[in-house]
Amino acid sequence: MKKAFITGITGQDGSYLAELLLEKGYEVYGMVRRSSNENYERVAHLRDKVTFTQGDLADQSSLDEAIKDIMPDEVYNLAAQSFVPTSWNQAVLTTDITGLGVTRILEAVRKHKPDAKFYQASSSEMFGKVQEIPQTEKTSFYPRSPYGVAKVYGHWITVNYRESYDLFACSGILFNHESPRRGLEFVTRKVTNTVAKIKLGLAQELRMGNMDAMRDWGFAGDYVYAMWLMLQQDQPDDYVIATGETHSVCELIEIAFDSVGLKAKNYVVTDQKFFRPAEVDQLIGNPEKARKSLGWISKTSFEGLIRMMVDEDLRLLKK
Ligand code: NDP
Ligand code: GDR
Repeated sequence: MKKAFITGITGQDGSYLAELLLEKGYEVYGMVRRSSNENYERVAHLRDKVTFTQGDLADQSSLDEAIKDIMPDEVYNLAAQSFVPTSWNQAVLTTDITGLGVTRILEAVRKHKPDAKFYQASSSEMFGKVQEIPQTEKTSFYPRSPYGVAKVYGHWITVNYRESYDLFACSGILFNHESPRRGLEFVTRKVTNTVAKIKLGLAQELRMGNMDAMRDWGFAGDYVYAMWLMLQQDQPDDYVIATGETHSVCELIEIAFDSVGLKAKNYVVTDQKFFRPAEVDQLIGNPEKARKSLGWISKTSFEGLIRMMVDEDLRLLKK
């Protein structure tokens, strides 16, 4: 039985990846950070099947101990301070966890289980002010937030450990991916949750930032499969994972309201509070390499994804 160790297992991607690896017969270990309130909501249904271990990307010894104890075949580093606006308010913490944290976990792997395969959760935010359209594995980075800068560091340290120590280390450059398990502060879930509340008479308006921003949005369930595929190849490499389509925040809002038979213009309000000091205007990825080398494609349409999220938010709120 193969063993997988997932950091960030309590997050959106961690929960889908844990499900996938359990289905594939892995013994799954997940790292959780100590908190005064348990935060296992997304993995509550897996609690009997996953072994949880306490640790933090800020703390080298907890990572060393976890790798030494588990001796995993595969390590998925999904943990991060992942919300872009918070990275301006907590720039040093974001740099420490999202950036330097990658070196800490790589060091633990290098010292204690150098033949483990390693996945780093890189991001399309590294492209930021895009230097090429669409973005590929070869497009130069130009990050626009402390988060994006930290991810560029995480990306290059992963490449460097692969080249310096011959680790099987891969970096997945994933474009935005969403699901009913997405955190409520991210734009898709904020919209689908508020639309569901408005439909049920629990909210009156939707306050938004920059609605012209464009993203390449896919479904998280499809994207974690690409992470696993990367670690099943003969050679470690980096891959862009995207749909190849881009849509605006405006379109997202229109689809969400339309799915419950309401008109967006009656409810949407612009609020300066949600604008960012520096914006990533438009992202669109080219997933050709992943299609050719991994046989991976994005299966869920943008409209299907948003409708699924609204339906699930309606169901949860009615409960
Ligand atoms: P989430 O924000 O949902 O989950 C982040 C996870 O990291 C949570 O489990 C969180 O734990 C954990 N975490 C945060 N800080 C620490 C820390 N100091 N030590 C240990 N664990 C910590 O993110 P997603 O699941 O959406 O994303 C997964 C990864 O992929 C992240 O690295 C993100 O930056 C990256 N990414 C995401 C994309 C997306 O569109 N979703 C696109 C590209 C990259 P807790 O539950 O305790 O807060
Ligand atoms: P992003 O995701 O910054 O792309 O990072 P987010 O959903 O937060 O924003 C997407 C775009 O929507 C615009 N926007 C708003 N965003 C939020 N959150 N709230 C609003 O009210 C709002 N109004 C407009 C934003 O300005 C932005 O342009 C996500 C995270 O998951 C990262 O961890 C990941 O690396 C990248 O996706 C790829």
